Amino acid sequence: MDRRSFNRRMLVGGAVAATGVTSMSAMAPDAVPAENPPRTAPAGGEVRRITMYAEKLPDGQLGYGLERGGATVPGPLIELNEGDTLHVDFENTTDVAVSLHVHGMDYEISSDGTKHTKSDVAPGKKRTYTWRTHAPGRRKDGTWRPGTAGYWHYHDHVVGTEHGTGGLRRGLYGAVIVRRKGDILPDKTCVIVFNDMMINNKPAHSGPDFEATVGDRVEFVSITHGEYYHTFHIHGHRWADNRTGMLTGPDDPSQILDDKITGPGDSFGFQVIAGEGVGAGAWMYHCHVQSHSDMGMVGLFLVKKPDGSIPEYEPHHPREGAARPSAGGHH
Ligand SMILES: [Cu+2]
Repeated sequence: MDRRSFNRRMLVGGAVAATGVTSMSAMAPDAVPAENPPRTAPAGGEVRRITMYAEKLPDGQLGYGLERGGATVPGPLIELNEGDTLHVDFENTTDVAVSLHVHGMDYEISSDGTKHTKSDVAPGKKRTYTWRTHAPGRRKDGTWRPGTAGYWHYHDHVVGTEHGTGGLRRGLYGAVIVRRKGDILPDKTCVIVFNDMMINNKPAHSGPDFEATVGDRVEFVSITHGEYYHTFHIHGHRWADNRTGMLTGPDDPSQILDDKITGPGDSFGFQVIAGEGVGAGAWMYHCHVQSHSDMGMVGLFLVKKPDGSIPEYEPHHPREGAARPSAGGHH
C-alpha cells in the first residue's frame, strides 16, 4: 500500500467511528480485493506483421481489409501493446493511388503515407509501413516522455487530394488502440466514426447498431473525420475524460462525461459496463448537434438481458450484420 492510499484508509477509518457504518463498506474501493478481476494487457515488445489491402467495395466506397475481398468500413481494428512494432505489408488493389497514414505511432518519414514523401502506393503495387510504439519514461534531460498508449486511428492521405479527402469520404479509415501494460481489456470493442454526416459511412438513420449483454465490458472508440465538428453522446452510460476513459481510483480527478465534442482528426475511447445501474435497453448514441441528430447521425447500443430480450424495443431498421446495400462492416 502506498502512502497516499494508506492515508486515505486512515481518513475513511476515522469516518467509520463517527458514522458507525461497517468498516468493510467504508473501505476505499481500491482496498477491497477484486472478486473477479478483468483481464489486463500484457507488456509489449512483440514484432508483428500483418497484410492489409485497400479495395474498392461493390457500392463504390473504398475500404481496408486484412484479406482479399474482406475490406470493411471502418477498416480492421488494430490493437497493440506499448513496445510492439507492427509491419503492415500493404497492397493496393484499387485503380487509384492509396496510402496508409497513422496517428499517434512512432514511424519514420518513409511510413508517413503521403504523396510528397512518395510513401503512397500506386494501383496494383505494395509497400511496407512500419509503426513502432513505446512505453512512457524519463528522457535524459529529466523530462517525462509520454507513452504511445491511446485511442488512435489510421486513414488514407492521398485519394482525391494530397490530404486524402476523397479516400476519407469513401471509407478509408480505421481505429488503432495501443494499450499500456495493466490496461483493462474489454469483452468487445465498437468503433464509431463520425464522417461528415454519416456514421461509419452508412446512410442516415441506419445505425450502425452494436449489441451487448448486461454486464459486458464494452469499449467504444470514437473517431471523427470530414468537414464538421460533432458531439458524441450515449444514453444511460458515462465515461471518464482521460486516456482510458476509466477512473484509476477514488482520487482520479478526471471529469465524468456522457457527451464530448469531437472534430475532424480527433479520436478518443472508453469502456462501460453495459447496462450498469440502468439495465437492458435500446440505448441510443448520437451526435448531439441537434440538426445532425435530426438528419440521422444516430445508432443504438442494444443491451440485452441474459435471455437475449431487450425491453421496450421493436427493431425498426435492419440489425447489424443484416443484408444492406452497403458492404461496409464494423466491429
Ligand atoms: Cu454532428
